[in-house]
Amino acid sequence: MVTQSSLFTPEIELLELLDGKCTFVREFLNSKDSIRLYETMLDKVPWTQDKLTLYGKTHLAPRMSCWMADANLSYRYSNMTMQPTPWLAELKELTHAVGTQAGVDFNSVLVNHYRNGQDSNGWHADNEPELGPDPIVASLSLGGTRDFRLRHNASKKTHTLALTSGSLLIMYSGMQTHWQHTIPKRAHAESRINLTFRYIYS
Ligand SMILES: O=C(O)CCC(=O)C(=O)O
Ligand SMILES: [Mn+2]
Repeated sequence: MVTQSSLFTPEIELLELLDGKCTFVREFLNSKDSIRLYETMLDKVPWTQDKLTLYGKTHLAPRMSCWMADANLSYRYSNMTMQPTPWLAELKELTHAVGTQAGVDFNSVLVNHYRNGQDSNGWHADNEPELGPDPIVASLSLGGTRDFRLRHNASKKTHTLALTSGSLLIMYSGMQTHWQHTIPKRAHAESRINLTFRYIYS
């Protein structure tokens, strides 16, 4: 569904940050493929609203999500273990292209659906033990633009990136150990789907 020609690109912006770096490919997918993939995901992903336990309190996650991975690769975060949903066939070629861009043979993706501006993702790092000591995480955005905020742990310095539809942000070494990130709530925001590709050590 995502054709190779539409994955041809890319103009890569480099963000050299304190203790870490990211790259940003604004048009990793063109707008036609981004819309098509957004609609496929909305329709075919078995979305759930997970219960998260933080600081001893359990509440519903402020977003819908799905953990898609190779068989037997579960993912534990916020005191919850997510069992893998099998890959959608439509993600096969895309996962390969994202992996080639990042230099990682990704075996899993956490998919999030932010239905509106009230859906969000709090400050965190993707630093669970099964991701290894210094994970590389690639994040593809589809649909409405949302701000992605980064905060350096020691200096508290922040950066904000607008994650537009079809863009690919890759967080390299240091970004999960020296920085945290968040998708803050906004008064108005269009529906958005985000795919964060990860490599799980088993
Ligand atoms: O929605 C995003 O851009 C970020 C998602 C994220 O950080 C995560 O799922 O760990
Ligand atoms: Mn994250």
